[in-house]
Amino acid sequence: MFAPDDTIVAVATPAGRGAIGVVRLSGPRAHDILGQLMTGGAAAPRVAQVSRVLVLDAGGHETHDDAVAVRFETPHSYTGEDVAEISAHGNPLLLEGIVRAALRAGARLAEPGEFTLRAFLNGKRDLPQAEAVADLIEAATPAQARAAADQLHGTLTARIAVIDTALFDLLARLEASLDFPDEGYHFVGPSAVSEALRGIVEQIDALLSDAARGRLLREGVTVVIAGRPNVGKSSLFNALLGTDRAIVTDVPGTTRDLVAERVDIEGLAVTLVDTAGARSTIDPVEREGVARSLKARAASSLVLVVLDQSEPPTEDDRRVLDGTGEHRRLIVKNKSDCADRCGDTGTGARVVAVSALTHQGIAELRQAIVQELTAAESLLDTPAITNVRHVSLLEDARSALARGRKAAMAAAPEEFIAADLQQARERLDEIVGKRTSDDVLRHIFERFCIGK
Ligand SMILES: Nc1nc2c(ncn2[C@@H]2O[C@H](COP(=O)(O)OP(=O)(O)OP(=O)(O)O)[C@@H](O)[C@H]2O)c(=O)[nH]1
Ligand SMILES: [Mg+2]
Repeated sequence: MFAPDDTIVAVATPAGRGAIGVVRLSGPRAHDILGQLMTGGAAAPRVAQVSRVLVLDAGGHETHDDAVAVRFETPHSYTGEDVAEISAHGNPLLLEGIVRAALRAGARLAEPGEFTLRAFLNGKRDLPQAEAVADLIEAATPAQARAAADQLHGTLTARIAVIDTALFDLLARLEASLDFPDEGYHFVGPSAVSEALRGIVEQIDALLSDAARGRLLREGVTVVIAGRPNVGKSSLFNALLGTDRAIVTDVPGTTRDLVAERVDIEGLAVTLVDTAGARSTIDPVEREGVARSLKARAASSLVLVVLDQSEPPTEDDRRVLDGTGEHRRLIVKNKSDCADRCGDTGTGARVVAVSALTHQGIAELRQAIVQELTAAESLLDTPAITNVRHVSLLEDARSALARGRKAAMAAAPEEFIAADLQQARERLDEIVGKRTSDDVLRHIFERFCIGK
């Protein structure tokens, strides 16, 4: 993985068929190999060249396809190395054939993420930016894509840099005091150190509070629909999804198993789960369904407790309400197209009236779901930090600084405080990739797709 002297090759477009497929080469021999593959030879850098490209099939037969090639000269490329991109027809066999021809000409098959790894190793991107490439590719909602794009453009790096500069400045003054112990004065006194550290810790806290929202955005959440049979859980599930995914009938006990679908609710990636109606039953299949529904509830971030407002609450409704009291929940009074005979639930939880039939109130319910999950924070302000690796390093840096501040307040010797500050800086360096072990790098780039 860390052999940057090779020339690597991979198909850069997704597996499957498409109008165009791209084969990418990077490394010292990229242009030479391109010249061998394209019948027209290599054109000037950054100029699209139309000619025919060599395709080598598994049996060793050579054919040609029409293609467009562009080459980029080091360091002005994605990886910082010589790069060549060949756009051919988007057929997997054909693209494999081009890769095979490149391998025969001396290239090596790229590992997942190796192009971006090289971009990092060559200083084209710092580590958060490289990680953001994978996030951007995987983003499932516009908000996720926005957060990844911000990180790609260096928002996180910039905020870390501000913190690091403040630390560097403080450390320099502490070290000056250490270097000139006999001057009769300190370059910085304990209270000034403590005050400066307070400000720095505040900046880290601001980033960390962002992180909770960031994780929500990045990983998405599970929302479970619960309630007794026939209140309209499956109808609500379908209404939120916008398709008739779950079976709806007027027979109580229709849904037997969990039905889960991903849905974008106001920018939040939600896994919505429809469950079997909760009631005591002797039917073994239904019993299993009810047991699964309880498990799903326990594992979810939010429960939508559905009631049928056209009827007064029943024994089964009460049981669901009591059983979800400890959980984050919204009460959904469904069938608002009928007269309200349900009354107040007396739970103190937020109640939203909807009709899964007419879709009345569904928009409000979507908003209520997001508000409940984000504690009213807007997901539209994209968080600067979304990645668990960054969060845990930032937390480490914070505790080192808190320790340093305590030492300063106790007027401890400068070298102790300096050691804590130094440690915090090291953690920040790990975030941006100034010092990161090979193992960590391998782990980060493993989750990339091949060709990226
Ligand atoms: N009037 C009215 N009827 C509804 C509404 N939502 C659902 N229904 C009806 O209520 C019945 C039950 O709907 P389902 O969605 O299957 O209910 P469920 O809670 O999933 O039921 P189980 O799967 O058996 O637990 C169906 O006949 C629906 O057409 C609504 O908003 N208004
Ligand atoms: Mg159902």
